[in-house]
Amino acid sequence: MVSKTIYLTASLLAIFGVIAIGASAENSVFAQGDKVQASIVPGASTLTDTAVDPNPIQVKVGQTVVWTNDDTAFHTVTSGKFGAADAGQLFDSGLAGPTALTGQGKTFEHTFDAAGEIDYHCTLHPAMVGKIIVT
Ligand SMILES: [Cu+2]
Repeated sequence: MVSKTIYLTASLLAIFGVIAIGASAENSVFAQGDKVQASIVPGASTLTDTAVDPNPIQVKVGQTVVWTNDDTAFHTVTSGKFGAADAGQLFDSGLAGPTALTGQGKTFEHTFDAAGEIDYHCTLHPAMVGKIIVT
Protein backbone atom coordinates (compact mmCIF):
# COMPACT_ATOMS: atom_id res chain seq x y z
CA MET A 1 0.00 0.00 0.00
CA VAL A 2 2.80 2.41 0.94
CA SER A 3 4.84 1.48 -2.13
CA LYS A 4 1.75 1.99 -4.30
CA THR A 5 1.36 5.53 -2.89
CA ILE A 6 5.02 6.29 -3.51
CA TYR A 7 4.73 4.96 -7.06
CA LEU A 8 1.62 7.09 -7.71
CA THR A 9 3.30 10.20 -6.30
CA ALA A 10 6.40 9.62 -8.41
CA SER A 11 4.27 9.13 -11.52
CA LEU A 12 2.36 12.36 -10.91
CA LEU A 13 5.61 14.28 -10.38
CA ALA A 14 6.98 12.86 -13.62
CA ILE A 15 3.84 13.88 -15.52
CA PHE A 16 3.92 17.43 -14.08
CA GLY A 17 7.61 17.60 -14.95
CA VAL A 18 6.89 16.77 -18.59
CA ILE A 19 4.07 19.34 -18.68
CA ALA A 20 6.36 22.03 -17.19
CA ILE A 21 9.14 21.32 -19.72
CA GLY A 22 6.61 21.39 -22.55
CA ALA A 23 5.20 24.74 -21.39
CA SER A 24 8.63 26.40 -21.14
CA ALA A 25 9.65 25.08 -24.58
CA GLU A 26 6.45 26.57 -25.96
CA ASN A 27 7.24 29.92 -24.33
CA SER A 28 10.69 30.07 -25.92
CA VAL A 29 9.14 29.34 -29.32
CA PHE A 30 6.80 32.30 -28.81
CA ALA A 31 9.75 34.52 -27.82
CA GLN A 32 11.62 33.51 -30.99
CA GLY A 33 8.52 34.32 -33.01
CA ASP A 34 8.48 37.91 -31.80
CA LYS A 35 8.92 40.37 -34.63
CA VAL A 36 10.01 43.97 -34.29
CA GLN A 37 9.11 46.26 -37.18
CA ALA A 38 11.40 48.90 -38.68
CA SER A 39 10.72 51.21 -41.61
CA ILE A 40 13.08 52.52 -44.28
CA VAL A 41 11.38 55.89 -44.48
CA PRO A 42 10.37 57.82 -47.63
CA GLY A 43 13.30 59.88 -48.91
CA ALA A 44 15.79 57.67 -47.03
CA SER A 45 18.41 58.09 -49.80
CA THR A 46 19.18 61.62 -48.60
CA LEU A 47 19.11 60.79 -44.88
CA THR A 48 21.74 59.47 -42.47
CA ASP A 49 20.82 58.07 -39.02
CA THR A 50 17.11 58.86 -39.50
CA ALA A 51 16.80 56.77 -42.69
CA VAL A 52 15.37 53.88 -40.68
CA ASP A 53 12.70 54.35 -38.03
CA PRO A 54 13.28 53.54 -35.21
CA ASN A 55 17.01 54.00 -34.76
CA PRO A 56 18.42 52.34 -32.81
CA ILE A 57 16.23 49.24 -33.03
CA GLN A 58 15.98 47.55 -29.61
CA VAL A 59 15.33 43.80 -29.48
CA LYS A 60 15.71 40.87 -27.11
CA VAL A 61 17.86 37.85 -27.97
CA GLY A 62 15.80 35.56 -30.20
CA GLN A 63 13.66 38.35 -31.65
CA THR A 64 13.44 39.13 -35.35
CA VAL A 65 13.70 42.56 -36.94
CA VAL A 66 11.56 43.06 -40.03
CA TRP A 67 12.66 46.00 -42.19
CA THR A 68 10.07 47.28 -44.64
CA ASN A 69 11.11 49.49 -47.53
CA ASP A 70 8.60 52.36 -47.34
CA ASP A 71 10.65 54.36 -49.83
CA THR A 72 10.44 54.15 -53.63
CA ALA A 73 14.21 53.71 -54.06
CA PHE A 74 16.22 50.47 -53.83
CA HIS A 75 18.04 50.05 -50.51
CA THR A 76 19.98 47.41 -48.63
CA VAL A 77 20.14 46.49 -44.98
CA THR A 78 23.73 45.33 -44.51
CA SER A 79 25.46 44.55 -41.21
CA GLY A 80 28.66 46.33 -40.22
CA LYS A 81 30.11 49.61 -41.37
CA PHE A 82 30.36 50.43 -45.07
CA GLY A 83 33.58 49.04 -46.56
CA ALA A 84 34.52 47.10 -43.40
CA ALA A 85 36.00 43.61 -43.81
CA ASP A 86 33.05 42.07 -41.95
CA ALA A 87 30.36 44.11 -43.76
CA GLY A 88 27.39 41.93 -44.63
CA GLN A 89 28.70 38.94 -42.70
CA LEU A 90 25.89 38.82 -40.12
CA PHE A 91 23.09 39.82 -42.50
CA ASP A 92 22.62 41.47 -45.89
CA SER A 93 19.40 41.98 -47.82
CA GLY A 94 21.63 42.13 -50.90
CA LEU A 95 21.48 43.61 -54.38
CA ALA A 96 19.59 40.73 -56.01
CA GLY A 97 17.42 37.80 -55.10
CA PRO A 98 14.24 37.40 -53.05
CA THR A 99 15.45 39.41 -50.03
CA ALA A 100 16.58 42.48 -52.03
CA LEU A 101 14.68 45.63 -50.96
CA THR A 102 14.24 46.73 -54.56
CA GLY A 103 11.17 48.85 -54.02
CA GLN A 104 8.23 49.89 -51.89
CA GLY A 105 6.69 47.22 -49.67
CA LYS A 106 9.60 44.78 -49.88
CA THR A 107 10.72 43.34 -46.55
CA PHE A 108 13.86 41.79 -45.13
CA GLU A 109 14.18 40.10 -41.77
CA HIS A 110 16.92 38.81 -39.51
CA THR A 111 16.76 37.04 -36.15
CA PHE A 112 19.30 38.11 -33.52
CA ASP A 113 20.70 35.18 -31.53
CA ALA A 114 23.28 36.98 -29.40
CA ALA A 115 23.38 40.14 -27.29
CA GLY A 116 25.35 43.10 -28.56
CA GLU A 117 25.27 46.33 -30.56
CA ILE A 118 25.34 45.87 -34.30
CA ASP A 119 25.90 48.66 -36.82
CA TYR A 120 24.35 48.40 -40.26
CA HIS A 121 24.13 50.52 -43.38
CA CYS A 122 22.83 50.68 -46.95
CA THR A 123 25.43 49.71 -49.55
CA LEU A 124 23.70 51.89 -52.18
CA HIS A 125 23.62 54.95 -49.91
CA PRO A 126 26.48 54.51 -47.40
CA ALA A 127 25.38 57.59 -45.46
CA MET A 128 22.27 55.62 -44.40
CA VAL A 129 23.31 54.05 -41.10
CA GLY A 130 21.62 52.46 -38.13
CA LYS A 131 22.15 50.30 -35.10
CA ILE A 132 20.46 47.29 -33.51
CA ILE A 133 20.79 46.88 -29.75
CA VAL A 134 20.23 43.25 -28.71
CA THR A 135 19.78 42.55 -24.98
CU1 LIG B 1 19.74 53.07 -49.50
